[in-house]
Amino acid sequence: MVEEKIVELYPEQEIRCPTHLSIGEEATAVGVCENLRQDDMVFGYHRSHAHYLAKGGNLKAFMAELYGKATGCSRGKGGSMHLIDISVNFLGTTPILGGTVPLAVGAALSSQMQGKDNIAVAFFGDAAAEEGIIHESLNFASLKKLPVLFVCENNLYSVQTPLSARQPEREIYLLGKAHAVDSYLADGYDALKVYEIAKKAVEKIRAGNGPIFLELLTYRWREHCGPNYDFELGYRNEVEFLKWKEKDPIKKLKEEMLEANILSNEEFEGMREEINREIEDAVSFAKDSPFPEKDELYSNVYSEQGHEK
Ligand SMILES: Cc1ncc(C[n+]2csc(CCOP(=O)(O)OP(=O)(O)O)c2C)c(N)n1
Repeated sequence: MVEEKIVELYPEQEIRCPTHLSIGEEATAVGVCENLRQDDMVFGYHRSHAHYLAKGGNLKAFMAELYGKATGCSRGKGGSMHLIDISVNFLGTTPILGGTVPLAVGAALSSQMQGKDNIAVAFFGDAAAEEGIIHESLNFASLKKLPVLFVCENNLYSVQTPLSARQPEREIYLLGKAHAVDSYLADGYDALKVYEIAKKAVEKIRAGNGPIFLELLTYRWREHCGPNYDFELGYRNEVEFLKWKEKDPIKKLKEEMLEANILSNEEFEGMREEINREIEDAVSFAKDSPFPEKDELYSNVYSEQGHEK
């Protein structure tokens, strides 16, 4: 719903950062993060609005960040692809493919060295799995039995290039096995299945058994970057999209909850209204917030000597 609002607002051209929407990919973020504690540490990538929100990130600060405002979670200097909320241990996103994966491994090493039982989670896409750093990260995490969960969200495309044109015919989760990491493949369009497999993985990792790699099959509905559909580009077609849309993970979860009598239609509509109100508040907050002052330009920027200016 947050991203559907972004779709509506983007043409106003007040949100000036590129945005990579994960409409259609909700179940992976929610299914994994529902199993995490506040002190567990999450790292994401360029398509991480859902990870930020599912880890408990602040919606107002998120929206303000998209508008480049001083009240944003990255003080208005990061935008959609550089989200951080230290208060909930959402420790950051960057658009450099694979870039945050070794950071998650480092965070897990720090947790292990301090004798803590919090874990780190690294979300990344199928194209990021083609980066060498993924192997270095898996190797080191496996060697040291680090408490880290690798989550590869396989949505089949790298911008406009399909998986079949980029990787040999083998499942991505096998890359984890090659480094002696327990690795599993699951349906990322089934929120409950993601929840169950992530629950087992998190428990095992927390108990000190080393890292786990999950490949979750999913599908992005909108264009790679931006609010539109992109079927006219020809790299995929609407028939394929409609097949995935039919399996809409949110619709599926709602139906399962209605059937199990743990949710009524009235409650569902009530939730929608409440969330809509929260979103409207967050948009007003973002629009009414000031831009950063000019002298903020150099704060948190490191000089050549490595000292903060
Ligand atoms: C190291 C690096 N190489 C190339 C790019 C350009 N690039 C940006 S997004 C993208 C595709 C990302 O695909 P994936 O990792 O599967 O995530 P998705 O966008 O599908 O969610 C590429 C190649 C980049 N950002 N970083």
